[in-house]
Amino acid sequence: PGVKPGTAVLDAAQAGPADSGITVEQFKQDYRNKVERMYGDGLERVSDLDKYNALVSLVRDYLAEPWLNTKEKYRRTGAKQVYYFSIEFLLGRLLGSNLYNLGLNEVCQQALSELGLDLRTLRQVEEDPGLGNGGLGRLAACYLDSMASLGLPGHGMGMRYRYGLFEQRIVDGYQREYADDWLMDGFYWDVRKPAEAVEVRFGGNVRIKSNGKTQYIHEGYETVLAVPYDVPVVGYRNGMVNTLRLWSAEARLSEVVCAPQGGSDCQKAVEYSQTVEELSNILYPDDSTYEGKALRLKQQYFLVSAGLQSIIRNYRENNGHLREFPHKIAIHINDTHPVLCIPELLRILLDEEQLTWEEAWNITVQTMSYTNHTILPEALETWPEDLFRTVLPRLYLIVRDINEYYCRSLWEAYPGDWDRISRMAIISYNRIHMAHLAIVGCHSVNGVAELHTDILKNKIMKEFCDFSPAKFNNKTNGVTQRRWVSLCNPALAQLITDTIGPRWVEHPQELAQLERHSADTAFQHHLLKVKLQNKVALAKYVKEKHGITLDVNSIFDSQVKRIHAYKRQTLNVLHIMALYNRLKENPLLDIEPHTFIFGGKAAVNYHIAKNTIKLINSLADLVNNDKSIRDKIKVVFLENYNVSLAELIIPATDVSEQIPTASYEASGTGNMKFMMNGAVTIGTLDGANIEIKQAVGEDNIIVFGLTAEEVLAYYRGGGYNPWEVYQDNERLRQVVDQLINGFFPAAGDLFRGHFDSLLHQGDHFFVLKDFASYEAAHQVLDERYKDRPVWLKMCSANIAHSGRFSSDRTFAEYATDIWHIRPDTLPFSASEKQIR
Ligand code: HBZ
Repeated sequence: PGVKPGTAVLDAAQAGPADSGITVEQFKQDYRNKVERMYGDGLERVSDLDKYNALVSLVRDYLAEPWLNTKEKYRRTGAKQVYYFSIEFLLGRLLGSNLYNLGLNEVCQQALSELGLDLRTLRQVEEDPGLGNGGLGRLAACYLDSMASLGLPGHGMGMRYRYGLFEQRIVDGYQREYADDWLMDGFYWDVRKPAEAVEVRFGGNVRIKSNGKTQYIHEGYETVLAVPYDVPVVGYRNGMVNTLRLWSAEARLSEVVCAPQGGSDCQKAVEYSQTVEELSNILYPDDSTYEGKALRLKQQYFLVSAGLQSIIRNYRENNGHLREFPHKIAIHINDTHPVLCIPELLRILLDEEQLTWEEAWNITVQTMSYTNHTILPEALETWPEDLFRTVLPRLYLIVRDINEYYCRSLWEAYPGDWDRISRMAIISYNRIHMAHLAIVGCHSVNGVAELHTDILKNKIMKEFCDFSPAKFNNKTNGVTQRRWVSLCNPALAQLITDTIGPRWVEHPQELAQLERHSADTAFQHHLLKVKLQNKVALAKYVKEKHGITLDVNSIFDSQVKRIHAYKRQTLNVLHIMALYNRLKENPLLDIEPHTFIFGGKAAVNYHIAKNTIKLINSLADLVNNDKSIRDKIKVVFLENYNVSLAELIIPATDVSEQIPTASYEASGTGNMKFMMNGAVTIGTLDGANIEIKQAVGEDNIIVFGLTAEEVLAYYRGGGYNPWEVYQDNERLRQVVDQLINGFFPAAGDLFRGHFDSLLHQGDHFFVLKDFASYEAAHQVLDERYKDRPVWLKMCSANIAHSGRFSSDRTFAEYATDIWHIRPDTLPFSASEKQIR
C-alpha cells in the first residue's frame, strides 16, 4: 500500500533540443512564480502535490498558445475534422507525455534539478486517469497521440467519469475492489467550459403534429446538463494541440425551487441532483457480457447527444448548410457504445434542419464509420425495445424508420427471404441490435486485425458483408511508440537513437534499420544492459510493494491483461504447476530460472476470473515459499494493473505471453507494446499475433496451439473430448488433479469450478488441448534463451519490425481509407511525414 509505480527518466540527450524556445532560467522563474501565485507560499514550503499541480498548471500555460493557434488554423483552413467517439479513454499519466511531446522535457528536468527537485518524483504524484477498462480504451488514447502527432485534425469525445474502473487490492490472495477516486485531488489537465454546456433530454413522449408536413414534438422530458471539460492533446513537436472533450452530467439546481426553510423541496433538489449526476458517476466494467442497464443506455445517449450538439454548434459557426457536413466532419464510433450517433444525427437533420429522409440519411452514412472490437456473441449490445422507447422516445421512432427503410432494401435484394431479413434486421424479437444499426448507418466497418476482419466478413457479419461488401475493411491496431518506448523505456530509446538516429520517433518504420545491428556484439551487449536495468527497476518496485525478492537474472515472463477465460491465464498457471512438479521430482533439473509475472483485473461479477486470481496467488504462495526448488521459479501477481504499472512491467519483460484461444482475441495491443520493447512473444495464432509473426519471421516468435480454423471446426463438430487429452498426458493429469486434491492446502474446493470447466464442461477454451504444445513451446524458448546471442538477435528483430504496429501507421490508414483525409494535404509541417 502507498507504493505507486514509478516513472522512468528520459536521458537529456534522448530528449533532444528544446525547440520550445523556453530556457532553463525562464522555466525556473516561471515555476517559482507559479507556485507562489497558486499557493501564496514559497516553493520550499509547499507539498509534493502542490508542486505537481503548479507544474501542470505551468505546462498548461505553455501549451495554451499552440492550442489556440491550432484551433485558429482549423478555422482558417476549414480542414475536415475527425471526432473519435469512445465511451473510454485510458489516458495514463499526462505530465511526462505532454512535456515530451512539447519538447520541454530536458528543460524541465534541468530546471527542477537546479531547484533541488526531481521530475520523476513529481510525475509519480499524478493519479492514472482510469477512464477505461482495457484494450479498447487504451487504443483510443494511443490514437489521440498519433492524430495530434501526425498533424491530423482529430479529436476525442468521451465521458468524464467521477470514478474510474475500480482500484484492485489483493487481500489474502483475493481481489478486492475499491472505488477509484481519481479526481480526489483534482485533475489539472482539463478546462471546464460551462459556457459550452448543452442540454440532453430523456424520457417524455413524442406528439406528432401534422399540418401538411409531419412534425415530431418531444414533450414532458427530463433535462440533464452536459458540461464539457477539454483536455489538450499535444502532438509530438509539431506545434499542434488537439482536444479531447470529456462530458460531465450536472443538474441545474437553480431551477428547482427550495422552500424558504429548507425542508422537503430542498431535499428533493438534492436527490434530483444526485440522480442526474449518477449519469457520469461510474465507468461500466467490461465483463465482456452485455448487461442491459438503463443507466448505461442513458450514458451512451448522453455522450452522443452532447458530443453531436457541440460539433454541430461549432460547425454552424464556421460553415454553411449541413448538406456539406460529410465534407467537413467525420465521426468515428469506437465499438457500438456510441452508435446512437446515427439516429441522433438523423434526428437533428430531420427535425431541426427539416431535410428530407433521403438527404438526411445520405449525410449520416457518409459521416459515420465504425470499428468492431469483439466477436464474443455475449458482448454484442442489444437493447429491449420497451426500455429504448421509454428512455429515448424520439430516437426510437427514428430507429424504427431506419429499420423499415433497411428491411425494404433487403426485401428488394432477397425477395421472400424472411429468415434472412429477420436475422439482419435492426429490430427483431423486441430487441434493438446495435451492431446491425452500426453496420447499416456507417459507410465503413472495420475489424482490428486481419484475422478478426476475416472472421467478421466470413462468419459473424457474413450476410451484411454479402449485402454491402465495400463497407468492410481491416485496420490492424497500433500503439504509440512515444509512450510505449520513448517514455517508458528511455534507456532503450537512447540505444535506438544512438544506433540509427532519432527519426524513428516520428517514422517508426525506420526501426527496421536495427536489423543490420541485431547480431552486432556491442549492440547486443547494450541491449542486455538496458533490459537488466529495467528489470532492476521492476524488482525494486515488487520488493517495496509486495515484499518479494526477484532474481533479475531470471527470465521475466509476463502475462498482464484483463483476467478472462478466453485469455487463458489458466493455461499459464497449469504450465507453471507442471514445471514446479518437475522441479520437485528433480531439484537438479537444468532449467533457466523463471519469474512469472501476472497482472490484471477481473470484472466484479465474474466469479471464475476472480478465482483465477486466487489460483495465481495460491500458486505464488506455494512456489515462492518452497526452499527445495531453490528459487528456480517465482510467481508474482502485481496488484492493480494499470497504464503506469504497464510502463514498468513491459520494458522489463523477456517473454510476452499472448495465449488466447485462437479466434477470440480480436487483436491485442499488449503484444505490440512488448515486442517494441524487445520481448519475445510466446503466443497462439490469433489476432495481431499472426501479423507479428509475419513481421518478425517465424524464427523470432514462438507459436503453438490450435489455429482459429481448427478451433472453429471443433465448435462446428460440437467441441472435443477433454477426457482423452487428460488420460493421455500424465503431467497434465497431475496438474488438473492438483486443482482439487489438496495440493493448495488452504484452498479447499475453491478451484473446483476450474476443474469442472476443464473436464466436465467440455473445456470450451481448449486449455487442455493446447497444453502439450504450450509446454513444448516453452521448452523451445528456454533453449533459445540459453544461447544468449541467438536470444538477443530475436529481441532485436522484434524491436526492428515493430514499426508496422505503430498507431501512426494505423491512423494514416484510417485517415486515407475511411475519413478521406490525405495527411500529406494538411496544412501542418508534420503532415509531410511519410507514414505509410
Ligand atoms: O479491444 C479489446 C479486444 O479484446 C482486444 O483484442 C483489442 O486489441 C482491443 C482494441 O481493439 N476489447 C476491449 O478492450 N473491450 C472493452 O474493453 C470493452 C469495454 C466496455 C464494454 C465492452 C468491452 O462494454
